[in-house]
Amino acid sequence: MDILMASKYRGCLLGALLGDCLGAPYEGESLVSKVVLQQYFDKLGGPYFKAPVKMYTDDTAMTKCLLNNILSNRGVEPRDLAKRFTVEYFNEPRRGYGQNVIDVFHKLRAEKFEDPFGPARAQFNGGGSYGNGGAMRIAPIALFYYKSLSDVIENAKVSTKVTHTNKKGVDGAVLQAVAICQSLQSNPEGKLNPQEFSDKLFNVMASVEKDEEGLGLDDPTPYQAQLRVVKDLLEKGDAASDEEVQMKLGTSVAALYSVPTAIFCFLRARTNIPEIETDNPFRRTLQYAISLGGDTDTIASMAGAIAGAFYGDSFIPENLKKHCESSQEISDLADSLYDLTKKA
Ligand code: F2R
Ligand code: MG
Ligand code: MG
Ligand code: MG
Repeated sequence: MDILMASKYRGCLLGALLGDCLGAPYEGESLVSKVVLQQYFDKLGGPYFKAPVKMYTDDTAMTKCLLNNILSNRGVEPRDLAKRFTVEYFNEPRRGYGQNVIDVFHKLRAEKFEDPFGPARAQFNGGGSYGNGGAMRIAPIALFYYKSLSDVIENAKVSTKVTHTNKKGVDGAVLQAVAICQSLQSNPEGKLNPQEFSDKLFNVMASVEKDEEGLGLDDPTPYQAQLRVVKDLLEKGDAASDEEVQMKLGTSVAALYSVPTAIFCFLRARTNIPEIETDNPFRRTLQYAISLGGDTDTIASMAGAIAGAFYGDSFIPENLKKHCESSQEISDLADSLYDLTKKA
C-alpha cells in the first residue's frame, strides 16, 4: 500500500468535509473577522471538549452520493447518480441546498430518472445552472480518475451535468478536479511553486475552454482570465487586501467566482498570512478561505480538498476532525475508494 497516497485520499475528502462543516456557520457573511476565526479554530482544534458536532451541508451530502456511485459502479454512472442525489435530498432536505437545484430533484423523481441530464438542461430557461454545485462535490472524481487527465475531465463533466449544464458550471467542476489531481501528484515535503501550479491549470483550461458547443459566449475563456488574476494576487502577497481578493476573484455561489478563489486560498496559505496564527498550512487554508466570507462552506470545502490532497491527513488536526459530523465515515470511504482505485 502506498501510505502517502492513501493519506492524500483521506486528506482530500476530510479536507472537503472540514471546510464544509466549519465554514457553514458563516455562509453568507460579507467578511469574517480573523480574530473571531482564530478563537473558533483554537477552541475546536485545542483540547477536546464535548459539544454538538458541526453539521455538514449539501456540499458533503452530494460528495457522499458521488463517492458511493463510484464505489458501487466502479466509475461514474449518471442514472444511478441522479437517483442517489434525489433520494438523499428527499431524505434530508434541510442541508442548505441551492435554491434552484431542488427543482432538478423534483423533476428527476417525477420523470422516473428517464433522462438523468434532462431536468438539469431545462434549468434557467435552457441555459443550465452556473452554480458551484458541480465543483463542490467533485473530489471523488479526481481521486478515482487521477491517472488520466482526459478521464478526469470527461467524468467531471458527466457527473456535473446531472445537475449543472451551463458551461461555466461544468468548467468550474473540471478546474476544481484538475487542481485536486495536481495536489495529489505533488510531494508535500517538496517545494511547491504557486505560479507553476496555476500555470499548469491555465494550460489545461486553455484546452477545456473552447466554445465547442457554438454557444457564442461573450468571453469564451473566463476561467483563464480568473487564473491570471490568481497569479497577480499571489505576486502581490500581503499587499493584496482581503477586499481586493473578494472583489477580483469573488466569493459567490457562481462557480466562476468561487473555484478560482478556492485555488487561490490554497496557494496563498502556503506561507504566513497576517492575523492567522498557526504553523499548520492545512488549517491556515481553511481559516483564510472562511475569512473571505460569502460562500464560506463551499470555498473552504474546495480549498480544503485541494490542501488535503496536497498535505495528506496527517496535517489535519485530530480534534478539529472530531468536531465535524461523519468524519470517521468519510475517512473510511476514502480508504474504500483508494482500495478500488488500486484494483482498477
Ligand atoms: N444554497 C446555499 N446557500 C444559501 C443559503 C443556505 C442557508 N444557509 C440554508 O441553510 O438554507 N448553499 C449551497 O448552494 C451552493 C451550490 O448551489 P448549486 O448546487 O449550484 O445550486 P443552483 O440552485 O443550481 O445554483 C445556485 C444559484 O446560482 C444562481 N444561478 C445559477 N445558474 C444561474 C443562471 N444560469 N442564471 C441565473 N442565476 C443562476 C441562482 O441564484 C441559483 O439559485 C453552495 O454554496 C452550497 O453550499
Ligand atoms: Mg453548502
Ligand atoms: Mg459536495
Ligand atoms: Mg455554500
